[in-house]
Order: sequence, then structure tokens, then C-alpha cells
Amino acid sequence: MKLIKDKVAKLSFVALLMTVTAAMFYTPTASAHGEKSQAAFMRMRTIHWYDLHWSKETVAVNETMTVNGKFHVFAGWPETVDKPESSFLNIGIPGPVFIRQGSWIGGKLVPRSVALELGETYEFKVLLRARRPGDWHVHSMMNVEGGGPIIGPGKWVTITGSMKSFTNPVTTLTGDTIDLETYNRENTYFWHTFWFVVGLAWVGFWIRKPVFVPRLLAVDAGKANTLITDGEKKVGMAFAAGTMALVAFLMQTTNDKYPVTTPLQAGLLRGMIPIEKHAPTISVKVDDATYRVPGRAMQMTLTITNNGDEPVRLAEFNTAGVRFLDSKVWEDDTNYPDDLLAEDGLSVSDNSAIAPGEKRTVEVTASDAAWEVYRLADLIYDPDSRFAGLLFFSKENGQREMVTVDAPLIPSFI
Ligand SMILES: [Cu+2]
Repeated sequence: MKLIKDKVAKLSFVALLMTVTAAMFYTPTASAHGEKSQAAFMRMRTIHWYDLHWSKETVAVNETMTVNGKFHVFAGWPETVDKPESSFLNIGIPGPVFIRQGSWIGGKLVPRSVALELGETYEFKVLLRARRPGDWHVHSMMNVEGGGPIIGPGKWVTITGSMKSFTNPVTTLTGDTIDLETYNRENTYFWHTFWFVVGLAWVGFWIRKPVFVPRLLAVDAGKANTLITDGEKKVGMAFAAGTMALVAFLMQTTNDKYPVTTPLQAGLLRGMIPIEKHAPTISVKVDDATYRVPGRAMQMTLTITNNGDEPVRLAEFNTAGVRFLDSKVWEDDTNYPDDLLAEDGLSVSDNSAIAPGEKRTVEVTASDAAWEVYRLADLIYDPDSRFAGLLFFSKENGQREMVTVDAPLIPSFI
């Protein structure tokens, strides 16, 4: 009987061990990085990214690619998010799978944070160099102080080759060429180990004798001053003096070896040049807007007035990077990510050309699974259920005109 009990105990122990080990090694791969969990109003009412272009879908290690396009800084910026007075143009990728070689706003190099103006549209470009092989979701991104990272549309890019061959050579201002990927790596390892050992020696010295309870008892018995011996005081002083002397000496030798150093550059760049604005020739009034939950469709009643001298047609509704197109008016030829493109997601009750001077009220429906997949419909549960986006009108000569819309959205559950 005892034998069986022992066996059962042993087996359960092995089973437990296997479970724990399995749990330790179970690391599911994340297929995205949280873009869908960012609040819908953040994606719809802050930075509108459009005309995005990823220059490559496959890129070898060490080779470059660019992400470029435009972003509109929405005038109806939410009150709960800090204004983009200190913003940093970035790229949303899972860790340093690319290195960023440069980024530009309006043609100006922006290695630092920038101040952006509400209501303006800017052109941007980010130059990337591939580092780690794999399939990566590459997003445009704007880090706004007090607002967090505001993520733009993402596209899958494959990096091929081997990370071992990755190099990152730069020429310093003193004329040396170094590889930033491996620069002074041994030094880093050495000093981390060195100070770790010093720290452990210090801790080891003090815990070699019983700590906590026996010492507490000694203190309670009024023998506190017998706890630290003269020898230990000397060792303590030697540690303190030795550490300070070593730091001073090492600082001196480092300064001798690298006489010229400059601090990391920070600070804010002002005066970003936006895309020149033309006087708007189309005005749009949102009469009402509802989101039909079962149909995954947003319906808007728009009154469009064409004050220009050319006929126009509604081509696209773009919000949070999701593009709803009327394929009869506009077809996408930029290879935009499939999951964000509803090629035929926009239907307009009367989408014949609106003549110059004409005013027309139309029913517009933007429907696609993306409302749910990208969790934009969560907006209806917000205390301030507003939607916003960009409408693109096309003219006969192929030109487009952008109009922003911003209105309350009323959900319908039937
Ligand atoms: Cu992503």
C-alpha cells in the first residue's frame, strides 16, 4: 500500500515538474502589437495618416526601405489628450528589427521632437535599415507627450538574411569609423561584471554572519554597538574609499582616451513646414451619423456643397487608417494593406458628379468588417461618442480634395 502511495506521489511530482517546465518554455508568438487595443477615439481624432507608401515588402538585412506619406493633425483634437506640442515621429515595430537612419517632416530632418499645429497637414518620410530577419508589422507612429504613441496603419514587411551579417557603421565627428552594433561591447560586459562582483562581495561580506533575527535580538538586548566589529568598520571604509578612488581614476582615464564628447541631443524643433493649404472648394455638413452594430456599417447624411469650378464625386472615407472606397470613383493602386482597405466599402445614395455651385444631400454608408476587426466600433461606448475622419473628393482631372468631418455618432442595435 505504501509502495503505491509513493509511486503516486512520485508520478504527481513528475507531472507537476513537467507542467511547470512546459509553462516556462511556452512562449506564444504575438501576431500584432496592440494597435487594435488603442482607444478608437485616439486613432480617429488625433493624427490621420494617409497616402502611405511602404517602399518594399521584402528587404534583406542591411538594406534600406522607406515609409512615407502624409499626416493630418486633426483640429478637433480630444480634450483628454495633450496637444501635439512635443511630438516625435517614429515607426511602430516590435523592437529594434529595423534601425531608423533618418526621419523627415516636410523635407526637414527631424532627429528630435517637433511642435505640430492643429489643422495642418504634413508630409513625412522615415528611412529604415533592416536588422533582424522575420515578418514584421511596420506602422507609422507619432509619440505625443501627454498623449502616448499614436499608431498609424501597419503593413507586413519580411526581412530576409541573417542578423549576424548586420553592421551599423558610422563615422564619428573626430573621423573614426565604428560599428555601432558591436562598438565597445567587451567593455560593456567587462564593467557590468566588474561592478556586479564588487556589489556581491559587499553584500556577501555583511551576510556571512547571521542577519535579521539574531541581530534584532542583540539590538533589543541593548547590545547594538557590539554588532559591528572594528575590523568590519575598516572593511566598510576600505570599500567606500576604494570605490570612490576607482571611479575617479576610471573617469580620468576615460576622459584621456575620449577627450571630445558631446551629449545626446535633445530639445524641440519648431517651425515644421506643413503642406500648403488651398482655399477649400467643397464644404460638407454632417446632418446625422449612426453606427449600425449588426450591419457593421456607419451611415451618414451629408450635405455637400461644391463651391469650386469643377464637378466632384465622393471617392473615399478614411478613418484611423481604414479606407472605405467607392470603387466606381477611385481604385487603390498603392498596394495598401488588405485588412485596412474596403475597396467597395463606401456607398453613396447618389454619387453622380456634383456640379459647380450645386448643393446636395446624400446618404453615405461606410461598411466593412474592419469596424469590428479594428475595434473602431468601440467608440459607441465612449462617454463622448464622436467619430472623425477624412473625406476625399475626386475631380475629373484626377485631383483630390480632402475635407475633414467630425460629428457625434449614435449607435443603433437593431
Ligand atoms: Cu501591427
